[in-house]
Amino acid sequence: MSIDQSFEDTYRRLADALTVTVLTGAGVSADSGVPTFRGPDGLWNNFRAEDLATPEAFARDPQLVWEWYNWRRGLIASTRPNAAHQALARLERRLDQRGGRFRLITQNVDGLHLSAGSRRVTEIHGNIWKVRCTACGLVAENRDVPLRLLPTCSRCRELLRPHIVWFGETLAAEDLRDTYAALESCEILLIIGTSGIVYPAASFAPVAKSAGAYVIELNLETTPYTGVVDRSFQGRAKDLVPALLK
Ligand code: BJW
Ligand code: ZN
Repeated sequence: MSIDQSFEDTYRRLADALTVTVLTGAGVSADSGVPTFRGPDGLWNNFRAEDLATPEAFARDPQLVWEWYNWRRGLIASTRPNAAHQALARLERRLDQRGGRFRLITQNVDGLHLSAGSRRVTEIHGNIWKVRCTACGLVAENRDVPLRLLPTCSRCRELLRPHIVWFGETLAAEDLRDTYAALESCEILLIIGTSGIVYPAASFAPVAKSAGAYVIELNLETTPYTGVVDRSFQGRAKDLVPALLK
């Protein structure tokens, strides 16, 4: 099958499907100007995950970790959803109108899918605009840029942390339940802009495939998913996603 035929075939499948699950990673927000983690301009080239994105790092130096998050909140505050985020929000509305089912599982913490109007979103790694109390667990929205350091809980006055899943932490049980239900029940799983190396998201494609889903990958590059999926297209999310969903 030529690339054009293969694109046309994928376009048709997406147009006909009633149950679609989408998994996104940093690549979908790269076109909005949010830095990715890996790759030539990735955050992990200049920062060590062990120093900033683990519970041990936060226990050692909460000020340093919060300063990094303040910097990222500043970057993200000036960004807007791009054509890929918007096309996914339109897909959800289209499926709603047709009595279909849609679930967007994102590893991104930037909140841009919600800003674009997506509603059935599971943010499996949390959200940079939420804070959580290290003592009582209260979660609250906080959009201050910069956030005054060190922030404390409105209920118990203890230290707040970003409501984000760091390395070595488990994902919320409810998010995992929603995620596996969506993976195991979809006709199509669309994977966009993720390197596919961070677990548990790295295992989502085989889960959906074993349950019978047709799996499509959109990415600038090939990834560990590429050999597992049914179709893989290389290009920018802001171009590929609207073209496949128009
Ligand atoms: C474009 C594009 C464009 C660019 N258009 N595409 C050994 C084996 C197995 C597991 C482990 C292990 N050792 C440790 C673990 C567990 C660990 C893990 O997976 N580590 C791996 C690195 C091996 N996982 C965890 O700890 C998770 N918890 C867990 O598993 O609990 C159980 C457990 C605990 C302990 C031990 C074992 C099990 C939690 C993971 C939390 C991840 N958190 C982070 C950072 C949060 C901090 C923050 O954001 O503030 O989440 S890591 C970082 O990576 C971030 C991302 O969500 C995540 C995924 O990255 P993503 O989205 O894929 O981005 P990139 O940058 O990697 O890729 C971008 C892609 O886009 C590339 O492919 C580009 O080509 C593409 N692209 N521009 C289209 N315009
Ligand atoms: Zn508290």
